[in-house]
Amino acid sequence: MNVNTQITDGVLVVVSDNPPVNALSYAVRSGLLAAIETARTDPAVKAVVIACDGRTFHAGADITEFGKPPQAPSLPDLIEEIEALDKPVVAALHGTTLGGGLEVALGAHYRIAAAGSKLGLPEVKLGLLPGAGGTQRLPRLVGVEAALGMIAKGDPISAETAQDLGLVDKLAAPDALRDSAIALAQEMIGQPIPRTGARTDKLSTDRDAFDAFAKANARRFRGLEAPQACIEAVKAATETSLEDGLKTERALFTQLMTGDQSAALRHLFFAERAAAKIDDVPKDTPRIPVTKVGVIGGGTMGGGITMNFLSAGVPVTLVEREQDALDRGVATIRKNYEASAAKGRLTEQQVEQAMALLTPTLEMEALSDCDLVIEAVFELMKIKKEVFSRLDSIVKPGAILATNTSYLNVDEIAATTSRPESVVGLHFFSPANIMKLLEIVRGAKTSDAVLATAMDLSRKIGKVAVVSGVCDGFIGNRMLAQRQGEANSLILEGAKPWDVDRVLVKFGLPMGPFQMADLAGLDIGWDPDTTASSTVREILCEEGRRGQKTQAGFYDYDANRRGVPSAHVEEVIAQFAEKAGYARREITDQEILERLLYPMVNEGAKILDEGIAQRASDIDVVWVYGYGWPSYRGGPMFWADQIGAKTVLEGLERHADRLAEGFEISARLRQTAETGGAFN
Ligand code: T1G
Repeated sequence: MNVNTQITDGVLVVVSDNPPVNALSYAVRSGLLAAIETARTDPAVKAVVIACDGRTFHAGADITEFGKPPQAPSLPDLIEEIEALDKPVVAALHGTTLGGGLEVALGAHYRIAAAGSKLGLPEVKLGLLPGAGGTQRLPRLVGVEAALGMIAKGDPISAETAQDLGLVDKLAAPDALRDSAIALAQEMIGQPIPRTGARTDKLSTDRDAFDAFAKANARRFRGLEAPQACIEAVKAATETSLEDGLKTERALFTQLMTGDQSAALRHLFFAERAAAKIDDVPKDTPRIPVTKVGVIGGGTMGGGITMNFLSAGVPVTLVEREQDALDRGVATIRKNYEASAAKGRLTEQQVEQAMALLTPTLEMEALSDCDLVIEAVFELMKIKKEVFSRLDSIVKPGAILATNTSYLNVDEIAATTSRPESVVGLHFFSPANIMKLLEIVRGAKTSDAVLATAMDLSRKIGKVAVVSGVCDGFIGNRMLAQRQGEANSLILEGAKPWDVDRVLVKFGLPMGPFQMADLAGLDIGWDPDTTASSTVREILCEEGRRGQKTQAGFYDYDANRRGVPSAHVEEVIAQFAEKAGYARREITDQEILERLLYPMVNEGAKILDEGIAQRASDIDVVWVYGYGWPSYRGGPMFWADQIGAKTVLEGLERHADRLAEGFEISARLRQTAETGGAFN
């Protein structure tokens, strides 16, 4: 890591080299400040270029320094020194100029960017706001509306868009960036210096722009503190001086930095990256080239899985047993792509390109030359075994055979083949072309090459993957089963289904268990031939109340599928509970929350104890990316760490006589609680 300088024709070229992303660590900040001092004092220096080696210009402050005592020079102070210099400063941007990196560029007097590179202020995704002048300088260059979007949403823009907005002065071919930056600096020697902080011409805006922006994005910002703080900081730029605006920004930044939400979001940033590491699989494990994929089953899951690969440019052979099922599957894939095109997310050409990679067939033999085959057939072990046994005789040696099962035993499936080392679980979440999470289920014999290849592939198709061991429900569904069991008990004990759902939605989940059941359909796994109905759900199914698709489930639905509590269902539950001998009672929201979430944490502790998950943060990633756990709460294990394992343990002991038959407190939870430790 270092910051090199050299003078070229009167231009001091300052180049940082701090792999992997040139984060603005203490050493880099110190090096940059020293370079600016040199520029100020050395008469041979007439202008400055700030650049980076490696794959990107500074991609932000060094997140690993957060939470540690700050070390001068701070980034805001460094940027103020850059801006105040009385010689022209050009920032040469390439790769992903993000966060503090873009703020350094905003402090420079000119910005030249490599064509095709990206620029952004993603701090809000870490529960923060740009804390080194970005909220005050960006609006001065691009105007309030564009600045609000970039800062409060945190999405990067292209260098080309940045030029259109006035954020970037020039574009250059990537391989000519450094020379072009030096030429630009030389051109500006002797010219008046355009300090960003001194510009106010783009700060005018109508008064209600900020409220209108907040309202337009209310759904996206639900529960999050940082976006509102971003809006307030940008508003301050339009109402006060740069100096006062910077003070407001600093105060808001400090408030967010010390808050729970940013701690949770920073935890997830590293958790997502940690999940990609398989501790006992060497980094240099040879990968299996995957140039052709086969999918068996063109239903909801098979079609969604297929789209993931088509969208990543990987040809897919899709197998169904009957022509009309195959036609339906292909039509659904096309319909989904066309819906994305209608929203402007894809061009018609991209739709056709994806569809051209699809080969529908009725013949399993067509899979013989695939490098990876994923089955998404009916969730019945007997059927899975038949499929794998046939695949074993059809597919070329060395190909990966994957099952999309959501809870069946992958080892049992692998045992029906002559190549268990090639068998793996790839558990996609519905809708498979949209949900980010992928559980990679590692069988006892799954080889390192298959695991490493599956992990690489998940990134290629835009998934966040977590490795799970083999158990009933893997990581996510195993914990979900705990929550579902308690939810079913709570409504027999006196809570209403809508109370249970409300408590979880208030906690930050997108919906509660009964809303989810109605959405998915109450008849999943229901056998109409069962005689005695042993659950409320079966009674409702028998009555034809099978969820949203029948306009009635736990809720009654209007034509727009808006659900309202059903007095009839309340009666059905009360009668069922009475017959089952439940004494109904008032149940507080707090008890509902504890009964739903503490058993999940307990199951997570068992999953860690059994080595089903590699680390607690993997469990957090599963729940945030697969089940809608609010990102600003960091995941169930992070949340347990925040409230304390002791609180969870005491809660479970308090509810012990109401928890499911045979419920056991995890030794890991007890030990963590008693030692005052943490899961993460
Ligand atoms: N600080 C420290 N380490 C970082 C880092 C950062 N800002 N960004 C990435 N890394 C590490 C990452 O943990 C991983 O480590 C490796 O680099 C490769 O990252 C004052 C306060 C730049 C788009 O939010 O979005 O500036 O796992 O796997 O997929 O206003 O990294 O290899 O050990 O993600 O090619 C604002 C965060 C910070 C950008 C590259 N900046 N980074 O993606 O690689 S806050 C960000 C990213 C701030 C100021 C505020 C991505 C990337 P390891 P990677 P990638």
